[in-house]
Amino acid sequence: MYEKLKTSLIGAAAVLALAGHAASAAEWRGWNIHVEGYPNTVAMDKFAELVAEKTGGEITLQMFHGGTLGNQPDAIEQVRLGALEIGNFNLGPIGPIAAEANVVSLPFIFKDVAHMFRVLNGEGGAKIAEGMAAKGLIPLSWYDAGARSFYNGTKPINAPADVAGMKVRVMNNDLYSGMISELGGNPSPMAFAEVYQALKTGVVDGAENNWPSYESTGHFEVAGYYSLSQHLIIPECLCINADVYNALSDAHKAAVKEAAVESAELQRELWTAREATSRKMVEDSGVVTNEIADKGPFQAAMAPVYETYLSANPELRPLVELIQTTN
Ligand code: BDP
Repeated sequence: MYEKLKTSLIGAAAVLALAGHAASAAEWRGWNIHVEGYPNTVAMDKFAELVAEKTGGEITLQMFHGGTLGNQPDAIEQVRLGALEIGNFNLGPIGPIAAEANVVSLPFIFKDVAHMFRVLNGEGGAKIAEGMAAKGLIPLSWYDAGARSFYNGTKPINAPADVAGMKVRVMNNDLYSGMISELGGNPSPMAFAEVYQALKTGVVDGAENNWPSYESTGHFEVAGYYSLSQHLIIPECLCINADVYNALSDAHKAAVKEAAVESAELQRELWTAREATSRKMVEDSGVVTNEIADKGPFQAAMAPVYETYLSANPELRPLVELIQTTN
């Protein structure tokens, strides 16, 4: 009896101490996969600085860059569960958790980056955000991640037949595996950090990414043909654990939201510049780039990927149509 009482008193004291701590100052931890100097890294550091500034130091954020706190699918789980508060995530690996967010991973769904942002800033973005929030992740703002294209170590890709038989690394998402299979290749889902070695040792023949990641990871050193398929235009979020955000005071909510929006503005500016410098850097080092004259056959091959997604999520057909009809 006494032991029980003691235990519950200690428990209550701990809860009070925690609550007191939370009310006075919160220390958050944030995850980011990218290296120093990468647009997202700079923008996440800016976010941390702005959060501290706008909350008068009542909320501070320690950023962990370079994926040091684990791979992306694990980090997404950590933020959903509240083991981490903040993350800069690509919507690719969020898709398997929130079907609404997976719509952005349908190949060729966006015409270009501007189209993607028009969708995100409208009803489509609200629907995606709602789906994510229901899974414990609130997107505070959207980052640019450009368009992803194929690269490999042996030849330029101009038609689906060039992908046939190739082992291609993709992010963890069945839509991407389906995409590679429909082109006749063999998909190999793998964590970002493992791709360089896999390309180098021939575990995979190729991969796909935007210019800045192709450059920052050194993949261009071991896979020197970059073919502008631009098959995926996937946004990224500055995401927060939903319970953490919902428990904030209105003033703190506004401060954190503002900081995220300002961080995204900076990220997009840096992104545009980095796309150009990364491209120039890899081309100067000898990478062979090719435009794909006719992307029609790649797009046509994606019909089964859309069908699979829509038959698993028939209620999301209006969202797909909304995106396709957004100008
Ligand atoms: C980069 C994204 C990053 C992904 C990576 C990947 O910014 O979030 O982890 O691609 O391919 O462009 O895994």
